[in-house]
Amino acid sequence: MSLTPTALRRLRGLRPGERIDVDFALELARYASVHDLGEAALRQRRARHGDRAYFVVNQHINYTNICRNACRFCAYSKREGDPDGYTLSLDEVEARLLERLHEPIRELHIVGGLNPRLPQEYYLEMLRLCKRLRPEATVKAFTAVEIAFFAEAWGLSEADTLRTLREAGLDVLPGGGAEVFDSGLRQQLCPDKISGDHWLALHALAHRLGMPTNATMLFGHLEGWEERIAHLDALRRLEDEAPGFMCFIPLPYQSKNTELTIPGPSGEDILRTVALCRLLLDNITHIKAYWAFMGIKMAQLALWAGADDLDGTILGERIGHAAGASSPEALTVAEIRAVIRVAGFTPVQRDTMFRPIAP
Ligand code: V47
Ligand code: SF4
Repeated sequence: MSLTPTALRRLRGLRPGERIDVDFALELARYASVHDLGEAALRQRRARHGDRAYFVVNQHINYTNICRNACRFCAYSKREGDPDGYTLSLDEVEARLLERLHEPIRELHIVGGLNPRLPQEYYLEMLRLCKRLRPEATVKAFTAVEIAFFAEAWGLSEADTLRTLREAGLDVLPGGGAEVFDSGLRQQLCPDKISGDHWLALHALAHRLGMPTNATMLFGHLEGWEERIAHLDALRRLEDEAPGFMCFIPLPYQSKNTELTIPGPSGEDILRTVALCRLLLDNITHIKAYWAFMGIKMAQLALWAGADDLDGTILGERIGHAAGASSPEALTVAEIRAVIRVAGFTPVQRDTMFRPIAP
């Protein structure tokens, strides 16, 4: 089936930033062609960002892969005692920061598993270390899943946990741990993880405390369009009520080394999803094509389907690579600029909050 002429006219006639309702989004997801979706999303993207495509010079630190949860899509986590488990000591974190001190890094992306052995002081000292060695970088650390785990372990409210971390140097929260909010799917995929409602409440809390955050959606596994669109709608409603999302990142499922051996989304599905994210999330300014998970060529195409950001130079990412992501480990600044230019866009270096940085 294809889109009705009336629906196609409506899609082609969308005004910049115009809100679409959930029913129309579902109709588009099911029946619009990838070309019509991509064209409409490109117009929305151009209205906001022209031909600019953003990137940040960043460093990832995945401090431990020991995790008390066992999400079925996760190839990264290990149980305590597993010979492949690791936890970086603070000296090792320091060494990783020092070895790249000559690079103009503006963002530190720090996440890890839920490791019951690490004391509060480990996290606080890690944040202080980041601020001491890299005062010019924004510290984007700890997903809502980690924050809820800390609050429980430290016997603090989630608000006090966020305040304590902020005092030590935390600036913003990354978007991980959202997966898909649907509770039935969550039960199948990640039964030990905080619920979708809890994830949303924690991000609303961070926003109310003045701490910006990102949001993600893991797609291309067991979910269908209904769950994807419900997920995006929940994020849009949260942003209306408690604004603070900087960027949304659709994460295509990588299946290697996971318990959930299904192929992951096709290229067409990735483009349709990126386009629908752009069309639905009228109140979230930036859509990230995360090249580390999408691959570079797919990320270049995603810029034509509504995305406006490529994340960054990365180096040190282990979560997607553990699950078989075939992208390189890192890009240099010159390489990421070239990736954007040859795709037909103008590269703009930014900080975490999307403020442009002069080259
Ligand atoms: O929370 C885990 C996902 C997330 C797999 O905020 C997987 O700027 C695909 O959230 N296949 C971590 N995805 C990554 C993340 C992120 C990445 C880049 C930028 C930002 C940001 C956030 O990766 C996890 C989980 O949802 N994940 N396993 C997998 N096999
Ligand atoms: Fe642990 Fe996160 Fe992996 Fe789930 S996705 S097992 S919470 S590291």
